[in-house]
Amino acid sequence: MSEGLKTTLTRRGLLGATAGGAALAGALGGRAVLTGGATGAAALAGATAAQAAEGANIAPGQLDEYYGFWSSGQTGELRILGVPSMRELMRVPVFNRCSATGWGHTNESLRIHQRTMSEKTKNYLAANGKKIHDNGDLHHVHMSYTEGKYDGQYIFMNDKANTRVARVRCDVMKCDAILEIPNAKAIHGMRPQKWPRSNYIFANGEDEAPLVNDGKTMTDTSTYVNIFTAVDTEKMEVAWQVQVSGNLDNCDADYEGKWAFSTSYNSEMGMNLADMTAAEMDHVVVFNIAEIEKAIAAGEYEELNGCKVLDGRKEAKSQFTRYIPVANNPHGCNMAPDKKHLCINGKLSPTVTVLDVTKFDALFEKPEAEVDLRSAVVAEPELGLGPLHTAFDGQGNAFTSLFLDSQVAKWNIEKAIAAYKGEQVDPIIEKVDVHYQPGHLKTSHGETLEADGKWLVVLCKFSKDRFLNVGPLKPENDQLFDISGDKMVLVHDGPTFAEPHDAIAVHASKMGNIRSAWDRNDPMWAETRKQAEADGVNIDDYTDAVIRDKDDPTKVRVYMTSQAPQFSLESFTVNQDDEVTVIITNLDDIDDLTHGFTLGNHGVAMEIAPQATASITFKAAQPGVYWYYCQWFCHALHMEMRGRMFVEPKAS
Ligand code: RUQ
Ligand code: CUA
Ligand code: CA
Repeated sequence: MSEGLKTTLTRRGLLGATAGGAALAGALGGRAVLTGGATGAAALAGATAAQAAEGANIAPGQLDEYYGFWSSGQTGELRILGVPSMRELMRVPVFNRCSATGWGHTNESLRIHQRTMSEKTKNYLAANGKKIHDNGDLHHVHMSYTEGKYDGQYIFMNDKANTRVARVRCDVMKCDAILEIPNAKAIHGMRPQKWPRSNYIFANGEDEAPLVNDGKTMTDTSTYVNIFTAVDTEKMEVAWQVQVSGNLDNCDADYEGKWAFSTSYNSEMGMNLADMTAAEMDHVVVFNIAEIEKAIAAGEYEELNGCKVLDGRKEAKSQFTRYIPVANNPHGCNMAPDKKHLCINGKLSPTVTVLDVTKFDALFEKPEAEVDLRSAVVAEPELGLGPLHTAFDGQGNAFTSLFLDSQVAKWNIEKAIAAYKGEQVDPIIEKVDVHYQPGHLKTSHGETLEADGKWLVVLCKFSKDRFLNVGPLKPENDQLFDISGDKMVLVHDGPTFAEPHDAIAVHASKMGNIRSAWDRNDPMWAETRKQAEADGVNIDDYTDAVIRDKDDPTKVRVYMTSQAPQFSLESFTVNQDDEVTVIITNLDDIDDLTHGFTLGNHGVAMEIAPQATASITFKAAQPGVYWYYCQWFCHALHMEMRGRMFVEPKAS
């Protein structure tokens, strides 16, 4: 701990410094004393604070105004919260294995997982006795857009850990597609196209590696590449890729469908911390969608692992990209709903660089070497230490998270532009303390043309002393601010498990498609029902059956239905070493009447929601009697909802 810190007596000063921002925050210790606590800010706001707290208070039985979609970082799932109550409503497993629902084990989820899996991944998994990666690192969640507004169709998300993106259907809130992205490594920043609709999602590869990564070249970093990917959102397949200079961190897209942009913190192509922070400037890559599509249509690409790849590196001197210099190691990349201003958050620099995207055309009128790449910069306000992300209220104001300062700065974009031109104006409107070390922050509808300036969620990486101590591993702390008044008012702390990176709030009126029961013919069950048909079983006719596969007699399929409080089969018999598939259709269609199937001592469990047909496969390796039961409380006689599997011993 630095000398400066030891002499800092306030709790905030000390806490700010322990967060690993270390030297910088330490140097700032004295300054933190002056900023006062959030309670101070709230007290200042007086009556407004009480009103704001009232607005956030959703009484029992009352519904929230917004759906909050939260990422969960290394937990690998999507979470749904109510905003402003911050009540957690649901968890949607995506990249993780879920004990409750069987996601990652049921045949339906395995098919989704394996659809685009590369041979390389399959081989790796098989060598490790696995069928899928059952972890993920889900940083970013974004809804599909139609004409710059949320359209309630899909939520898209990335997996940094295993280089994937996924799609969740908003009608049933289940994942229906996972795409393993070839060539790239570690998908981090991810955004849907906003205009005219989300035909693409843009996905950044963060880690550098040889394009043909077969061990022939490993330490020769001149063979390393980084890849920017556009995913076709209907097919959930790679549409095209662009090879870039430097790595890629966060990205966004404009409101005209012309550009995508990505920050890069490693233009140096350094392989260690010192080298990654060596240069004075890194860059933002601007991708010219029309030029890229033209080249793809003209067949001017290289095909690599089934993907159409263009070369957008600096040395290729292409019309696909421009590299705008910004201060070293930028992070967040946030397009304002004014359709004009793109905010690049400085991280190591205390500034946010504001780019006017309507000036980007000029950057492509001449070769890169001949244009003034910084000509699109219209402001660069100094906001505080560690700016990571920026959100917008739709009224010309921006909110930037300051990781090292543990603050949020509210500032005005036009004033920042005026100040950049030399006028004597301070763009900063207000700063409030947050607890502690904020990363992403999001305003309600703030990344759409319908930014409404009502709520701001700040996702704090550290909670420290805000909650009862639960041991060395502490929750994160998501704070909610009412931003509708002149002052930002803190109205809620919401502890969360590891580690929501990002969140969006979508007005409930956008979510009219959500169902309460499955359609029997939903694509989720299509394969399973096809198998039933082939087995001569009519699932809709409530048929029970135990069917031995004609071609492979070690395979047995067990069909049954569930209706509270019973499974239609009170027992079934298989042989030791059979591969057993249990297929259950839930005949109940009453709201909230989910059943489950858990097979004792077999690690087998799955959710069977109303009208769903779910299936799970396992090996009956040990002879004996095994009870199965319904693990979802469904009836007064739920405990009695059980049956037996008899496993006949192998004849010896
Ligand atoms: S990044 S804390 Cu993974 Cu979204 Cu910025
Ligand atoms: Cu069915 Cu519990
Ligand atoms: Ca750098």
